[in-house]
Amino acid sequence: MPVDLSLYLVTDSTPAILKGRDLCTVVESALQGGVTVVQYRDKTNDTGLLVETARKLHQVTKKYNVPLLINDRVDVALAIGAEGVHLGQDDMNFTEAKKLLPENAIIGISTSSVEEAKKAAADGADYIGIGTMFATPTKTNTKSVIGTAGTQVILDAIRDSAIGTVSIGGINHSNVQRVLYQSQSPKKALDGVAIVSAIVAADDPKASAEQFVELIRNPPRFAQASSPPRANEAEVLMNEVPQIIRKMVEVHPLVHNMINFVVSNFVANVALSIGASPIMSPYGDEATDLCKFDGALLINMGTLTSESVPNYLKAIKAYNERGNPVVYDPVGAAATHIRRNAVTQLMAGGYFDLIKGNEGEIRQAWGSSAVQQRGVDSGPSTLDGNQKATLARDLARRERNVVLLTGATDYLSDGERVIAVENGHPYLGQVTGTGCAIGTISGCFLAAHRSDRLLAVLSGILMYEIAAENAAAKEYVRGPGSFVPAFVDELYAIRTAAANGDDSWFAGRA
Ligand code: 3NM
Repeated sequence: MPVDLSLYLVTDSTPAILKGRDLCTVVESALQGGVTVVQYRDKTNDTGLLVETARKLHQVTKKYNVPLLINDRVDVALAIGAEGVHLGQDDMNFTEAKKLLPENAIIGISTSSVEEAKKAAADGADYIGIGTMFATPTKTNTKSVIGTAGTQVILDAIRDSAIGTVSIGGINHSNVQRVLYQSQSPKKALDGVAIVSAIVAADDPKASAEQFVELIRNPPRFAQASSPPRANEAEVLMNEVPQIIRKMVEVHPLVHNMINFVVSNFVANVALSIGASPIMSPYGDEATDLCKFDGALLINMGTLTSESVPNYLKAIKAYNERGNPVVYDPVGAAATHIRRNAVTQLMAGGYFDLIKGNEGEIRQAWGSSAVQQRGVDSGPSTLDGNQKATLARDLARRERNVVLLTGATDYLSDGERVIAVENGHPYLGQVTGTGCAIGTISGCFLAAHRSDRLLAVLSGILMYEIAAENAAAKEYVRGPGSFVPAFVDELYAIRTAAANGDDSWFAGRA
């Protein structure tokens, strides 16, 4: 019978985690909460004590009809008749263990690369532990932190195998749903998560396990049903734009901007002119209140400071838990090592419905190591149009979100559909804040139109680009300076027309 890996408890007897409590009592409590498999992992005690503790644990797990696996020690598993073992890459190899253990014993293998995973699958292991998901104080000597992106690559490599899969490392209540959602490859998903400290060190291991069971059963609140491409997709999408703009004006979303100080005033005015309600707040703790409204969060790291990332992470967590959209504009992502680290931390720390950036920024978000931006400029372009479209699609597919790669032509993708948008005006590139405003506008549209995020963002971009074209065509606009007020006016004009059901501004424009 295949083992239920959904909530996999790994024990730890170190004082920092067990906090002087009895291991069997903690494990029993976790079993009451719904743990489906237990691994006894003890890297320090002598064999005699290992056997004694394992035997006691086995009495407990048997009561709950849950398999007990022994970490590393095949001899201990044999001595007490445990249901199986879990082996690391440096432990006894699979073939040797298979020879020693009973025919039906469960054997799991730790893996952190495609090669290791494929070998375990070919050997016939029952499941693999895939790690390290996130850096964790519980085990600091792990091989590599691979995140959801690395886990997805491994799952995809073993998509044709029926081998079980669990992720391990730094998984807790606030990230478990995202781990399961974002790791999923098109043909293979994780079967479960392996947890140490979030259960063993919890004040109430039963309640902690119960909470995990509930979270694992349900998709994250930000998960969206993907919209399958329709026949004559582009035409259908275009027809829907005016009514989505109308809807956004009606919803009057609250857009919470954690944005750079250079553009703050301009972007707030843009948000007002399109009919949204902006709040500019860099203070992460405010998000728990602000996320309760119909609205969105924008993270724009244009003027990053040492305090920004922890504040962003608090706000992202609040919006993710609520299920309200989060937009990420990784300004200058590849300009400095500090910003590169910030990108890694933020992408590991939360879910973004939309990642928006220029070529250099999007390549950095993808994980390219060869990007060097000069300040917040994109840097020399190395990609042609097709490559940009592919990059946007691949990043969106990997993150299971929407990506907007901006430039002379914008590429927008939800991982399936890719749309190139060529509207706009060169003045937009001559005024600071216009690019950042796209993040805020996108947030407003994502908040108002949840069922198709690609269409929501597209509607916002078209409103923006057409307003820019209208503004630049005004007789009194002679350059970037006079363009700014005209642009805000034209956004307002489109918003007013949309609210009155007048779509003439859109006809033949996109
Ligand atoms: N193995 P926590 S990470 C036991 O990456 C273990 O293989 C890991 O602990 C690996 O749930 C890890 O407290 C510890 O983060 C996981």
